[in-house]
Amino acid sequence: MYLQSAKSLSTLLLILLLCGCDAGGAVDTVKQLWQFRQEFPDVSPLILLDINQQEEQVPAYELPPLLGSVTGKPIKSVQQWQSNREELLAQFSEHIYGQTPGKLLSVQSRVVESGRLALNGKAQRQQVELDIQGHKVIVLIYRPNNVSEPVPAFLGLNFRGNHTISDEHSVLLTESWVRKEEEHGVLSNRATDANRGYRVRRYPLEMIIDRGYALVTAYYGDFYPDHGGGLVNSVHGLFRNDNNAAEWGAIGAWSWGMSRILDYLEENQGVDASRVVAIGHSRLGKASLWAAAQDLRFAAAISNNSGAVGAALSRRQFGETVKIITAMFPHWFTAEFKNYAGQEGNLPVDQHQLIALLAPRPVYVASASEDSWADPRGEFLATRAAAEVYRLYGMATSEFSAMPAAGEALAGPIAYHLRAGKHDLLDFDWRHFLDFADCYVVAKACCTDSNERRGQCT
Ligand code: GTR
Repeated sequence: MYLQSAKSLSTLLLILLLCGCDAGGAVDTVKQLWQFRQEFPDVSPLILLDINQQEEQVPAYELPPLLGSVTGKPIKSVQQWQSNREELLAQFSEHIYGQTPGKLLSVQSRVVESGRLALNGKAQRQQVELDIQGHKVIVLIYRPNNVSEPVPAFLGLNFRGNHTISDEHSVLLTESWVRKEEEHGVLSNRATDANRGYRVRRYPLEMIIDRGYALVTAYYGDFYPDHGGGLVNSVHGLFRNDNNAAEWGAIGAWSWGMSRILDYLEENQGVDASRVVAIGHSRLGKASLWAAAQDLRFAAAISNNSGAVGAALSRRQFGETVKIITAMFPHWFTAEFKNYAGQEGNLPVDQHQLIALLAPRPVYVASASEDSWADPRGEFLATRAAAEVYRLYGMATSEFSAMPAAGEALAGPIAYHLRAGKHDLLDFDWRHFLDFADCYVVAKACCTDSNERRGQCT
């Protein structure tokens, strides 16, 4: 053990020497490395030395052309784009996320709790158990009160359990494995009451309800517990006889889960399943893009700070790379994906094509200015490239001529913003997502008097 600590310590010192940071920066680096060691004991922290955070160090790269078919023929019409779509999806499955299986026949739903006067009387709350052939998932729904017709909704998975997104004591504590965080009330990987409301800042429920939308969420660990051994308790067990299914990763499982919740929403009278926006932050933003790319029933998708193998271009080699992500989270992807570490130029696809697979449905990519790990510029450039397909559909898009400054947004059916601040999902993001949904999903407040949207709506 002492030998192990000595090794870690010398690695830390080595990195400190190499990073050449000032005292404050050095303390931060030590903290980050310590956390890294705790979370990824099997991954050498030396991998972090590969991180490029300098724009001028980004190597030259060439993106796979968006308007070129997988067979190399140019795409000149919507029809040609659509007929190439399946093959493009198949490449993302084969090389990155794995093959997502279809839905299972036997899924039972049961309302296990409901409240008619939730959120100070503004909302109705429902908690619904989905029993997917014995695999249980709890879906939490808040929808506006006093609205009789089905409402549009945001559907996204959460990181720490449904009980963390709301302060309401009726919200069931997740019984699934949760990442250890004793300081936030997670003891021995189990949530306790002290963990309630821990992530409310990411879910401004009253704002969402006041704007006429439902919020639908479930704990991502109910579909695939997010750790190296998570496969055992994941939904993969439902498909053990399906050879292809063995090859899909956790991002595939979370995306699959979002589609299963959408199946359920088709039965729920309170939500309009034809106006459901897939939303996700960070790794769950990767999942929301992948879910909506595959499942055309999602009316739109939002990726918030999804970064590497989400909205950011893999070829840019900035922040988190394929090498780093596949070393830290091999279970997220198909086993083959790690072979592209440092060889991103050989990937047959890049992430601008994933965003473009949403077209012509509205898509929103959001970055944060201090989130260099997720490569905000790479997210912007991917969005800008994907806009080409929206223009092929004849849609008026923003010009994306320059990356917006922190705090600015580029609106349109393919939209982007750069929030000032760190990796997170905050009110600023939600306000923009709600305007976007109003405008492009519901069209109830499109092109009002907002300057930033002027000229963007058709
Ligand atoms: C990081 C990971 C990112 C991103 C993030 C998150 O550790 O490297 O790709 O997904 O986690 O999900 O918060």
